[in-house]
Amino acid sequence: MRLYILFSFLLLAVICSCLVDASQVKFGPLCSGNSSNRKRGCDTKYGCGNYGASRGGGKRKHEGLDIVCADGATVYAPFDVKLNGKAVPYKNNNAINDGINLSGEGLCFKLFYVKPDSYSGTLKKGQKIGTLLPMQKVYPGITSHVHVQMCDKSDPTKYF
Ligand SMILES: *[C@@H]1O[C@H](CO)[C@@H](O)[C@H](O)[C@H]1NC(C)=O
Ligand SMILES: CC(=O)N[C@H]1CO[C@H](CO)[C@@H](O)[C@@H]1O
Repeated sequence: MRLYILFSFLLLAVICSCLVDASQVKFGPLCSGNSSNRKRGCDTKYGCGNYGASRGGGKRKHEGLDIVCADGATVYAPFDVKLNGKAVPYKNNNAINDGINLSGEGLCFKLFYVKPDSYSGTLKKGQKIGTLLPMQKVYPGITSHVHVQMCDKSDPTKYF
């Protein structure tokens, strides 16, 4: 009987910890000059910044969410994070093919088009991750941005 009660409590604790899950997490400011994490809308030439937006003439879908950020702007840790190494958007290298895999607040995600100061270690919320690479050189006229992509490719929009 006692064992049964203990087991019930344990089960309840596990269920509760799952309910207080990562969906409550909100990203703090990612980019200098835009404390509100403004989402990228649509460009005439390069499509839209929302998750699931069409890419490659409908052949692919946008697997992340774009947050407006100027070329050369400072990119900040949105909460306390661990740096898990380099993560790149393209197979073929170009001027903006850099980024970082991060984890924190129970989330695993990647930021693209950022030149990180370091690929390992930890940062506190608001500390500098790195600098936004020159997107205008590769996509002239685009709304420059940081691309936020969850490691499991789920929709990150609810965290913003
Ligand atoms: C990111 O890093 C984490 C922790 O090292 C790892 O488990 C995960 O596979 C990486 N994700 C991607 C998509 O690279
Ligand atoms: C980089 C960027 O988009 N900066 C913008 C941040 O927000 C202010 C106020 O809305 C704009 O003036 C900046 O252009």
